[in-house]
Amino acid sequence: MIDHKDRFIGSLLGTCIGDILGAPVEGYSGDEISASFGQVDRFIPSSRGYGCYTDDTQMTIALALSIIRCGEVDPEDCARSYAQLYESGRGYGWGASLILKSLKKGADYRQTGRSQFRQGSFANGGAMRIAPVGLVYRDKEDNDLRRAVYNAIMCTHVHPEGIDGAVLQASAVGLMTKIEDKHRFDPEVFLKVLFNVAQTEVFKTRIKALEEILDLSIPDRDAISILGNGVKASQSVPCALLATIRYYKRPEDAIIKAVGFGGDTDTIGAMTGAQIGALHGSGWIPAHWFDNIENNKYGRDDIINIAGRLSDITV
Ligand code: AR6
Ligand code: MG
Repeated sequence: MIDHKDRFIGSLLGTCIGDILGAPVEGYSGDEISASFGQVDRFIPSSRGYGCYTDDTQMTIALALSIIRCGEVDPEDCARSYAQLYESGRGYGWGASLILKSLKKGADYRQTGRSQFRQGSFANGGAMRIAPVGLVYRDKEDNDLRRAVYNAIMCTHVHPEGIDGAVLQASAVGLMTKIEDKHRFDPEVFLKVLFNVAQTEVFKTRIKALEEILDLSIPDRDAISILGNGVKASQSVPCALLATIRYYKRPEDAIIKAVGFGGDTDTIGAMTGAQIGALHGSGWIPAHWFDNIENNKYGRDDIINIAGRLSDITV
């Protein structure tokens, strides 16, 4: 059986690995990825450096640190934490980037979520970083989890789709921590639970589509053209769920396949990695990935330490 702490470590390292693998091919289509690289099963050097993560992991770390500091999700502290860790070279979305800079200068975290887009951002920046909330709030009622997710992302993501995507990703991660025997994970039950968690029409429709994709064994390439693989939470979160429900038995492969879907590859990879790590822990991570994750401040060893401290928190 995978122990509790190792699931937290697996989920945060899974986030980081999916992010690193996907980042150099962000924006490529699945076909372009196969033509240029075959499968992305190794870290590819990029302008950011070798083994370097992006905003997905940086914000995940910031959120985890805030939860450790406060013992729960505190919206003001989360906003401060994101702003503190923000580095411009990490590939942030432009709206998010402007918000984090304004938070640094003292903007009110309760106002910033609508400062760039009137209805808020519908992109996946809430979902990409939400694993720590899914882990810590795994035993909470749906409404409590939804509130914690909202508090964790309100400074940047208040659009109903951005929120629903983050809630579904957090729920998926939380559910994975409770699968005691990984051989008995049931994708159909998993999707049914998530369908009931979803509140927006678009997510309900996409989860129904995932059920059909499984039922009819629709190939990945066609599945992606049904779901979409862009920066919208309503596209990339279902893609991550697809990689998980189809490839969960082979964690390494699940992340490679997720990146191979193309589109917003770093985020789809990161979200799949968070789900898969919560199920399998960290023992499956191949050395050629583990050894090459950046390891300065808030790099691999710090992430492992942060995950361990997060696993001690009870909310
Ligand atoms: N109306 C129009 N465009 C929008 C809207 C909207 N309501 N919401 C988002 N966009 P942002 P993120 C578009 O800035 O969610 C990184 O690469 C708009 O083009 O909120 O944190 C990560 O790895 C905006 O710039 O940032 C993820 O891939 C873009 O969506 C992604 O960025 C991103 O939204 C996460 O970005
Ligand atoms: Mg990114």
